[in-house]
Amino acid sequence: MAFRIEQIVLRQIRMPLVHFFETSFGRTYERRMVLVEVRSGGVSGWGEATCGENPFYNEEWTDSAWLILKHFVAPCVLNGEFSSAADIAGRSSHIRGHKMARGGLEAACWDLEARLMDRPLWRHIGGGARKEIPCGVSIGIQDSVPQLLGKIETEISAGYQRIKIKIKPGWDIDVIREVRRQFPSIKLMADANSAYTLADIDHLKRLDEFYLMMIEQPLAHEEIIDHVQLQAALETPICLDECIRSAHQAEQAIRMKACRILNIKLGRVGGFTEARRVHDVAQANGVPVWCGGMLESGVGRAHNIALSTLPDFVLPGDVSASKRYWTRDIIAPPVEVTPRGTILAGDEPGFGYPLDMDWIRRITVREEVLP
Ligand code: OSB
Ligand code: MG
Repeated sequence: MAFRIEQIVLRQIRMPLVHFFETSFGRTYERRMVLVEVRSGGVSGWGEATCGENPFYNEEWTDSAWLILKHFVAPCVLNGEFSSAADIAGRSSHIRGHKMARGGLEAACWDLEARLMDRPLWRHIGGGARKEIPCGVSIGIQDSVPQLLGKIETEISAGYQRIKIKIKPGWDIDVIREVRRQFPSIKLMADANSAYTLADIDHLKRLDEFYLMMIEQPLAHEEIIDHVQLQAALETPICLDECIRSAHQAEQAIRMKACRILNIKLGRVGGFTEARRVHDVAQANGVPVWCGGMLESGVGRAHNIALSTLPDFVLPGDVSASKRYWTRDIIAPPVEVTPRGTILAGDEPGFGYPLDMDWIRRITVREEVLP
């Protein structure tokens, strides 16, 4: 459906996490995220730039997203006439990298167009293969193993279908052995966030005895080829996260056998158009996918729910209840999880959760209306 982007509002918000979140690249206590609102004919669509506070997961961070959106992405689309949200991504494709910033605006336009057409976002992106999304949780590195075991117990009791734990050298084999001793039959996986190198092959092979569902991104963030060698040596399937920023890279990784599973993150690949392409490549090759998370606010979370209704999202994703992250989310009601460990996609137009504008105003630290 044709629309014109009349105005873009950038907001930076601050939200403390309920519990700190630690990965192999560092600890996060508080999130600072950039929200993108696109306005057309009195209707607004919302997106979130899903980067972290530091350029440690990838090269983007909160402030780079702000500047790229303001100086490069917004000028490319403001006042532009679009016949479809599918045309948005191409308008910023001459910008190298910065896909999370670009993806934040792109996703906002899909939400806008869905609302203009009065249909749920999941339907608008071609999803709906399932409306009940299987959910897992990602549990960060803890101060002690008993603390980790306690957290796993809590999440399993809440119904979550699989547990992912973060690992790094010094917090891996011995920790997973203890987890397996206490929880022999749970669906378990580990995410290294690029903490290892090929010199660690023998060490990583020791993970095979724990029958993990997969190991996520063990090697460097841009090293698809190294993962080919590691996957050939492991029984445990490799899932790539950081390495896959486009459908083309997904196709290469699958063809070279660098992985057997893909994690798709909306921001990492630059929005819904590319996320769908990655999904289609994986599906055509019989590779299952799941939806990754970036500690999103309710806006990014709701987009992830819509994405997870595409047919090849057959594995439980890192999309979980708002209350695991926030005492008060920026959507009300927040995202909730059923006792079966699922999230139900609703039938409301757009991403389907009302924004809590009072709360958003209170936690906004920076706002800019363009033009
Ligand atoms: O690698 O999946 C990751 C969080 C921040 C950065 C990278 C990752 C993660 C997570 C958390 O694992 C997923 C979530 O609960 O949002
Ligand atoms: Mg990951």
